[in-house]
Amino acid sequence: MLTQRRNVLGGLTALPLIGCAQSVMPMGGTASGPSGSLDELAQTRGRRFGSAVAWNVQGTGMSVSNPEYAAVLKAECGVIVAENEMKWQKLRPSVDSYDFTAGDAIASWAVEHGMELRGHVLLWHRPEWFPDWLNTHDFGAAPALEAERILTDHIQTVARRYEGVITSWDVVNEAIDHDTRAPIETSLSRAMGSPEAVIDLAFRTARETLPNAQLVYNDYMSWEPAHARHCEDVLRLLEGMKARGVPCDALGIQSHIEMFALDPSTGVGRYDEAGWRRFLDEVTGMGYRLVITEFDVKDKALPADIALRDAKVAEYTRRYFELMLDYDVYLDDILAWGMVDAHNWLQYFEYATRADGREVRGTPYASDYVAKPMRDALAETLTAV
Ligand code: 9MR
Repeated sequence: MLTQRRNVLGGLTALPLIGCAQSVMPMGGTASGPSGSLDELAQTRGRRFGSAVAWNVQGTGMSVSNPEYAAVLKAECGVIVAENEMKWQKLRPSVDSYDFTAGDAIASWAVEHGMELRGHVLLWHRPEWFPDWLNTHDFGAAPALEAERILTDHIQTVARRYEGVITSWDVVNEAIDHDTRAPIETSLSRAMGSPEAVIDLAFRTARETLPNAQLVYNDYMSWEPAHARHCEDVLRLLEGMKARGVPCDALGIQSHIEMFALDPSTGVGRYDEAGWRRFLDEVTGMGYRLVITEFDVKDKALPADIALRDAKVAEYTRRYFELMLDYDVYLDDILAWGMVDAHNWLQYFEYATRADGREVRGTPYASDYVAKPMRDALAETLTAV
């Protein structure tokens, strides 16, 4: 369990600290379940609850510098994760430079407010999420060595920067192509010979750098029937890593769950409970732990009516977490991918936006920072045994 709070201010005192609202009261207008913050409720079962956050100097959006958003985080979360600020595209302006401005700002805010931090992500192994310079880099006469040097330097530098603050890292994210069903090729894999060579080096370097951190492979496979193939592909990847002795501790289950069609028998989105349990059984049977890394809900199939929609989203959430909490002994952190509807990525993700043009209501808090029924569903299921 990753519950120990460390005094890491010493390592980050040089970083700018950001002001925030003082309120730490639960924000809810609907809360009727067990009392306590979502993190306090999660802690009763030995795990942390938290959310993704952003950082921007304007103080808007899903940002720790937005006072209203910060107040929700302080009221509910024990751990936060940078939505984008620790990705290569943000950290690496060029092959020989790092820019930690935004990542450090989030880290110092977490430390200042007694919160812990998860790490996302040391390698998102997809060309579209590489910085341009990495996609077009000239790897020279010894390409494998040059690719290994770049990857090793990145992981060591970033992991060491937040050593003692980040104790659980998404080491590799979404490395499998959904259509070809094979690990994705990038400039790094072409230089090193295979995607597996890159993935393995990423995990081995992370382990050498942070021997005690939890190392996670993070992906979007989910419980809806449409995800069955991707679940199989992820299982193959995990089996391969196991066979090669790759030091990966846990599977990050992103949990962007989706209601694209309603099941008449439940009135909520379709999900394949038996298939998902088989998947989780296989993952945990191989010895991997589970982390819920990016929870939110797509509400596309639901009618516009807000009360009805919020009730259905809450019901879908409750069913999901009841199932996931059956894996209590294997399950570590639970993080939402944003706490407030207006500032959640689903508002601009083309597959999530609604035909009626209304806001997606996929997070625990409405855009006026008032808790929704989804928040109660989380509170109730986080404490269930
Ligand atoms: O929410 C993130 C969005 O703001 C970024 O534009 C995008 C690309 O960096 O990444 C989103 O976060 C993704 C996460 O890093 C990995 N899992 C899927 C998330 C949603 O796309």
